[in-house]
Amino acid sequence: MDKFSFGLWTVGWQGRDPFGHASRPPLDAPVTVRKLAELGAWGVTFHDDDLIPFGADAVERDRRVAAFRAALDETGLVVPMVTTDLFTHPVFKDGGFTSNDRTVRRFALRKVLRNLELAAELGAQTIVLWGGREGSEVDAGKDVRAALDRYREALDTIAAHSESQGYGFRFALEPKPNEPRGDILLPTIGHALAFISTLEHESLFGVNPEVGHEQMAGLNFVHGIAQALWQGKLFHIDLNGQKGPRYDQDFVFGHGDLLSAFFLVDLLEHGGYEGPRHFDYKPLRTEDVDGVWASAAANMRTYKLLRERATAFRADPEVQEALRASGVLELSEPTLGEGESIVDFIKGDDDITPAVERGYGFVHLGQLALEHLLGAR
Ligand code: GLT
Ligand code: MN
Ligand code: MN
Ligand code: MN
Repeated sequence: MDKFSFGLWTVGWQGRDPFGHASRPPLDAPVTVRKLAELGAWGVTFHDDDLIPFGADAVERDRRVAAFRAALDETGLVVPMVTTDLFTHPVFKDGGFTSNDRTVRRFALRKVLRNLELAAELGAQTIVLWGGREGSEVDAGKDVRAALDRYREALDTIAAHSESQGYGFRFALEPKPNEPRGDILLPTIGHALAFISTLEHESLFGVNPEVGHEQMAGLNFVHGIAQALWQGKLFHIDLNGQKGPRYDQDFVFGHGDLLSAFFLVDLLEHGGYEGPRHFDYKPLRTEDVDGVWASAAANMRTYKLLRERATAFRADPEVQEALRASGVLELSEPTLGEGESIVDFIKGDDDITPAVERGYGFVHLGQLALEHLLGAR
């Protein structure tokens, strides 16, 4: 079965934005679970506060969790990932783990640690950490090096606790360059990977990149995902659509840079990624509740269509020939021969004329991809 999953906050988004009120009624978590299952989804994810309103008492908490669990049991939907909201409440206005206010940092850390228990109860394997409010607008207002010390302290603490409780979680950091903060810490996949290498429990940490977030930074998402895979760090992924560097659009997957979405699906399907295909999008504010479900279905349908097109692309003999002619396959061959002496190698002579004169045929290859994507082949 396809591992398609959705956050409660995605289909549940009521359309509230900085310029306008909600345009849709709230959705109940159990209703969402049943509807997602009916549409063919495999999993559902949530923030603590999506399921249990901030400040709810124990009775309310138990009632909400029980109703959610009943819907899961009834439908067979799983909870592969859980995350913690460290951005909505005004207490987090200057961040959670990296707030200048120590009281806030302690509050944020406790909130995440407590949420691990619920995540474990519901069988989640991955914990996503999106540091949306960890950042600044005024450079003088944040000592970034101290903030990274506190970020690392928080993550080391969370991982240590997860290990000591035997939860066995893996943690996925989600980069984003800006919004809601003017600048967010760990803004890109590259920053996150470099930061992870400094953590005490490095092997438990990977990334949860989101299509739109890298594209907001003007970066090539497919390349970022390829590097994360290459480093064994693609723990989770947020699929959606974005039209270039502007505000975080969270469109339906494919409703942005479609060619990039095609190559992304090709990479995920043929590059060994076995985790959830998690859609982190927002149904347009213009849609009614039926439109919300149509948009959820659209994400999955688009993914499947792109997979079908990518498979046809790979199987086409003309594509295989074009890949070979472009040298794509040759790149897998090590540059030095096995056991070749470096000293002898330096003395060697290269005839570079053929390499200067050759063409790589990348346009032909790109056009073949585009024609497969369009269903023209
Ligand atoms: C928030 C954010 C997303 C993150 C979610 C996880 S919350 O909606 O915009 O990109 O994935 O915290
Ligand atoms: Mn996301
Ligand atoms: Mn987004
Ligand atoms: Mn988002």
